[in-house]
Amino acid sequence: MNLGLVPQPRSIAARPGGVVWESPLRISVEDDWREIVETFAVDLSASIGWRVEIVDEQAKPDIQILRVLEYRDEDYQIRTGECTTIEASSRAGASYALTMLRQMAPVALWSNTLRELEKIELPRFVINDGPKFRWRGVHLDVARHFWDVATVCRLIDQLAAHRLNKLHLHLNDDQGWRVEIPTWPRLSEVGSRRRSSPLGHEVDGRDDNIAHGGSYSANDLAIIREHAVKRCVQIVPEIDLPGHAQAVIAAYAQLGNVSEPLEVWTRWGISDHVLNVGPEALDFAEEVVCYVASLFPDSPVHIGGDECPTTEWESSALARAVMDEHGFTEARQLQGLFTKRLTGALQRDHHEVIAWDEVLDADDSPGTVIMAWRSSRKGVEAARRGRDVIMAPMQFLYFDWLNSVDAGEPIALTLAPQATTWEKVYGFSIFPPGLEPDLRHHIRGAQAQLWSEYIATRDHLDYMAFPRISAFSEVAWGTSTMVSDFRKRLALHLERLSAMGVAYRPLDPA
Ligand code: TNX
Repeated sequence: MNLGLVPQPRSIAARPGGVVWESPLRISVEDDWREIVETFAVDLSASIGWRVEIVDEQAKPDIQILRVLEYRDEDYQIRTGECTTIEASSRAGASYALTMLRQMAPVALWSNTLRELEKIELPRFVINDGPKFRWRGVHLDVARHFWDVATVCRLIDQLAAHRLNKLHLHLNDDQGWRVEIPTWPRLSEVGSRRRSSPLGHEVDGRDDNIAHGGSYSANDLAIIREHAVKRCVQIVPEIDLPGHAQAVIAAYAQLGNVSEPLEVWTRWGISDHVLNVGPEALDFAEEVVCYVASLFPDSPVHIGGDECPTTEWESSALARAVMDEHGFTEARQLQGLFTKRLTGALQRDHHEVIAWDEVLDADDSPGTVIMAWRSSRKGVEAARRGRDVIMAPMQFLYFDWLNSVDAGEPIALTLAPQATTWEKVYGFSIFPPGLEPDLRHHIRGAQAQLWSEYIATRDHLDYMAFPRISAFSEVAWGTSTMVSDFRKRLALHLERLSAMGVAYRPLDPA
């Protein structure tokens, strides 16, 4: 039977018979985990108008949720029956089980408008499930285009529907700074707004002359964080320094290397304007990164570190003096000062630190988790150097690339023939080719990226994200098999996405 489950669970065994539920659905759960049932109740109420009652285990519930410590973190079991039993050791596992039940039920349970439903009939089965990889992330670039709180929360719901567990927010770039920092107010006052953006493709060199801006207050980020906690998704904030810093320098010229005033960048690409390497710039970096980290006390923190041109440092007397002081022979090594400083400060505050793979080219710090984006090879390199790795190679997991080579495809970062179809995503192997089997433990998982230079509306975000994220979710969960099998399930799963109001890219005829 094709239930269209995505991602496919590790094992599912059918049993004879069926189960029927009616409203109010009665669920028993221990106090600590009440919130996941409350979230489920909100979903059922909004989609099919049902009520959920939290009842005692003795009161013959329709579903009982039990905490059983033997399960691995995020694993769960479901046995549907007269009383459907869910067992898990973690809140996440129990929450995934409820999401799975929602997938087994009629599509109406995913509707974003009310669709009355008399009863739910479920087959009897036993599911034993859990992810192969513990990092199953999606990244959203809120810097090139700003996304409001509602859109971010909506994306969190979509990730949770796929049992994905991290949302990485890229909070600053040359083209915009997106978080209010009380001690550096001009970052959001000046740095969050650009005068114009490229019109059409960057290579065409045209401008739209339309201002674009936005930033999150601490309260906005708290709303996002709380929403994510409810859905068992962890927010991973990124402040990208010392490169991609033109918006910072537009706000505070003293942190840059040049004397002429700069504006928040109005082109895409990599700006040559980077932070200088003086004490004030290093203090600044530490202060803002630690402040943003403090808004996400339980999260790992991403310190960026990608694409930092050394052009300005090479002609800077200050940089020359700092190089001499440290005995550096190449300007590239200066980036290590930022990596070291930020890593040290964040680790003192008990945050795990993540950085893009370029930090391996300078002097990185041993504890830093590497996000391998330039190629899978970078993942191998990092693992061989003893680093934990999150695989994010652009060739498979940059969802700002064309969805296909069709001439009708909307504008994207790449030009044909460079495209990433969902089928290609589905064929991605998280363990990078060439990695020694005994280094596999360094591979934490994978992450899909939504860079937003060429994504400016919510519908277009949906179009670039889905169904590639659906395919990715199964790869990250670790149960991917044949494209042809997935396609059959995906066709049904897309009905769920439609019900949720996701403007996904329709499948091409098989
Ligand atoms: C590379 S990945 C970048 C981003 C761009 C992206 C476009 C990385 C760390 N840097 O600045 O938005 O390519 O695909």
